[in-house]
Amino acid sequence: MGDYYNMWKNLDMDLEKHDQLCEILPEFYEEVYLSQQNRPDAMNYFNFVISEIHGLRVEELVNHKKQGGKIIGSFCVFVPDEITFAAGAIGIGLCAGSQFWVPDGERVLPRNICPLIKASIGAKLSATCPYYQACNMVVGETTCDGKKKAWEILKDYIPVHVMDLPQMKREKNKEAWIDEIYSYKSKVEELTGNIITSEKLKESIELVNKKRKVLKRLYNTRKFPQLPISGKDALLVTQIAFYDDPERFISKTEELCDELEKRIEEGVGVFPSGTPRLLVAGTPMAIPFWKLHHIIETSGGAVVCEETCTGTRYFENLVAENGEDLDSQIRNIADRYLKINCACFTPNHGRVDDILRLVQDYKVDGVVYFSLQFCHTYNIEYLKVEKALKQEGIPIIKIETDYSDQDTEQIKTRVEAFIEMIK
Ligand code: BJ8
Repeated sequence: MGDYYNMWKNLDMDLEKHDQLCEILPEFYEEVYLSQQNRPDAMNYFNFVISEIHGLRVEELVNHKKQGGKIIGSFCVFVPDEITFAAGAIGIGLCAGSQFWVPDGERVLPRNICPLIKASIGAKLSATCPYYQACNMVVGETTCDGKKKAWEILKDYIPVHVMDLPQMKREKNKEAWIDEIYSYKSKVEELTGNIITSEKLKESIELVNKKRKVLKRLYNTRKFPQLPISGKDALLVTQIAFYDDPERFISKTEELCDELEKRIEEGVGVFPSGTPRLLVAGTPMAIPFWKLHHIIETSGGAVVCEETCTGTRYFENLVAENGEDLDSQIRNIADRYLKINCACFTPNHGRVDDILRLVQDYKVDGVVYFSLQFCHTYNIEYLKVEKALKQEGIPIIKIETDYSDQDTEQIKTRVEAFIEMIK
């Protein structure tokens, strides 16, 4: 990574602590990623993005701010990027996937809540995430109880706008959600000083759809018997999609897809044929949470799809591009987002249907149901998913874990036994 000392200093970062964070990642990345055999050449771009994780992209954000632009951070795939970009702001997903931030989160939050929430708060309190430090505002949402109460604490450290996400999908809930998108639009207009026009919104709808399409193209390459890319690499690409420059990300991922499609034609794969194909379903995996994929893919399995918010829930379904005025465009946005089947909704039959569909599409041999510790909604929903999969004769294993590596060996033993069973 280049020398960004002054930039980090100007972002009010805790430089000493940040050094500690920076020390961990390269070795970990080498062990998890660079040790893989026969990776696609186009993954070099994504290696580069990680090598510059707190550098180049942050510099771009800082430059955007110098030109009067604004940066908006978010933690959930329900926050509509279309609105953010239409106002000339840059939206970034704040990752919160590291154990490094958990102890700082526990300074102000109970220990027995989800690590994603503790890391989301801890990253700000520790002043070690330059993306967070660059944000003018962050957007929270009323998804699970832990998150919605955490925003009350976070607002003492950074301006927070909370979107009230309905917990049901009835017609009146949809109307309320449309209203929330309008409120978010007003908030972003106030922050940026830019009015969101129908033309600008059309452009950003098309841009975000383009990103969804390229991710879909990437995932389609994983449906083939000879996998051209590992699950770990596909996960990394999706994680980077949350904060990279969208245009550049799209073009680099198109390049990757070209290479993967060529591999498919030539029969080049990254795993021996017959490797059990696993779907990971459950809670999101923010950078640098690679633990479960790494365990699976070093235990004789291959991850072929993620039914998570760092997987299909992020890119499935497009916003209809036929909106002729602001109102119809916002309704189209609301429609698309309400198709996301997060366990925060009740009832949530759509998610079971999604999992059954993905099992078919990706020719899955078994499902690894992943729940972050203390995530009640995904934990409870396991029962319904298990029942539906058992009816179809699809093996499933549930893994509940946190960001630490304390239980790695124990999970590995269970995953190895599961893979052995489905072989
Ligand atoms: S749309 S999954 S990104 S809310 S894992 S913090 S639910 S206790 S992250 Fe999520 Fe949006 Fe839903 Fe997706 Fe709470 Fe569960 Fe933690 Fe979670």
